[in-house]
Amino acid sequence: MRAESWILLILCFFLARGLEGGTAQPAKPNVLFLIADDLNCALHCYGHPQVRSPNIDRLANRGLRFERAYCQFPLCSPSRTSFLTGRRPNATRILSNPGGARLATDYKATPHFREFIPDTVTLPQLFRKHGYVSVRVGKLYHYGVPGQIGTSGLDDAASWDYVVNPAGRDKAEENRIFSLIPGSFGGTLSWMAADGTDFEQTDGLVATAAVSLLEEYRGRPFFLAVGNFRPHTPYVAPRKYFDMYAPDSIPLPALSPDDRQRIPAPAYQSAKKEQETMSDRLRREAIQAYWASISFMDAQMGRVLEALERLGLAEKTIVVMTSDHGYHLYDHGLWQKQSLFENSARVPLIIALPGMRAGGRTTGSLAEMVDLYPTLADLCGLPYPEYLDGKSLKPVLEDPSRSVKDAAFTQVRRAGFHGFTVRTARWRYTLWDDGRQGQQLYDMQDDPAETKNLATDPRFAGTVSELKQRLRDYAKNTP
Ligand SMILES: [Ca+2]
Repeated sequence: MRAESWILLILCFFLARGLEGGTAQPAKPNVLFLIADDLNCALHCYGHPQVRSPNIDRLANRGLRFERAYCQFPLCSPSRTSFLTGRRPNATRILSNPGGARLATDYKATPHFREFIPDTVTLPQLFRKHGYVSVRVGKLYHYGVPGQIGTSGLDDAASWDYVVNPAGRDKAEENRIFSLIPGSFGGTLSWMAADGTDFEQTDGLVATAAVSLLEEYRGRPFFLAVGNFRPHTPYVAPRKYFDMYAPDSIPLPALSPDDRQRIPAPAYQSAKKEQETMSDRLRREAIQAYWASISFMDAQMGRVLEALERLGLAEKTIVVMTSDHGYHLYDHGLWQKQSLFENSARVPLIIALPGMRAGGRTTGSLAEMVDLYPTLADLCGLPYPEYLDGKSLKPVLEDPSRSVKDAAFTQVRRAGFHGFTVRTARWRYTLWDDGRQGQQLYDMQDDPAETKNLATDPRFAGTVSELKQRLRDYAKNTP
């Protein structure tokens, strides 16, 4: 044999070994990251008696549903920046939406986290760095809704290989939307039972794009982030979803004496003037429209999940379904977000793994949105930065009776001061301006609706003292 032939043979041998080594590597599971905007836990699988969410319910039936998952800041940009960077808001220094800091008028609204942490590696960027194609459809980082629908909003270019920014007829027909403040659609309550089909709405186009991308990328590892715009205001959904909920059948929440007197005041400062004088009829119509938007959004997520099954990808894809923060529907007399009550801080969270033993189960283990980054990196075997503030939830996914933390933290900013809250298995404790403007303690076991503030009850002085110290430690380095 000639020398060249020997070299070729040896080359083939090492090439074959290399390929063998390649196939022996752990397979890279895909990630499908589904997120709704301003979605609270008003879902059938979370025990809601009226809201229909059959597609998210089906995901819960094959995944693990977190009963106690909390955002770190109940507002779009601070929350999304936090979980996508894996850092708490005090580290990202994003404590308001750009240009819209109504509750924090003395705070310089910041444009982008890269101004403060320029070299940070975001969650989708980490997957990109490790050979995944990282793709975004719709809202992942902050967008002004509906103003910036169809743009990239406050995006982070380093996070994605490819982005899609759908805009549907809900955006084109803004002038037909009812609003408590005529002509204003995003900040306040506004809604419309829309003509036409699901497919014409922005979230319908989000699902259509996501299905195409699943078909396109089915043969390679992907991190596909699908950001729905509903149920964020304006609550626009095709009329058939409004018809699911008769306003007369919608009960209004009872208000506690503290809710009526608005004590302590900062707890209620997210209230907006035009929302204070609504009739009960209008309140029911607003809730109807929010629920309709949930059912519409659920149907669009369902289209993406069906495609995942149809393409045989469900067996090799980790699915996450969540929201950026919770939402009030007149509970505590409040609407929307930016409070530190349970319904504002709490988010739905379902994680479904291929062949999951804990499928269809629920966990009471505490989870924070900042945990999503290390969890997904851990599940996919990717090394992640040491500076991350969350913990991997993999032990909980393997055994729902385990927990990785004993407290979940959330914060907001008011004009001139901060509020912090901590949720433990039993308590929610909230501190305003380090206590100078009030504190709240609720027994979440006996009083899940937070009707009785126990913060000054001498029986719980020890609990207050301990939780106050935890919040003071957490609040260190607040910008
Ligand atoms: Ca939001």
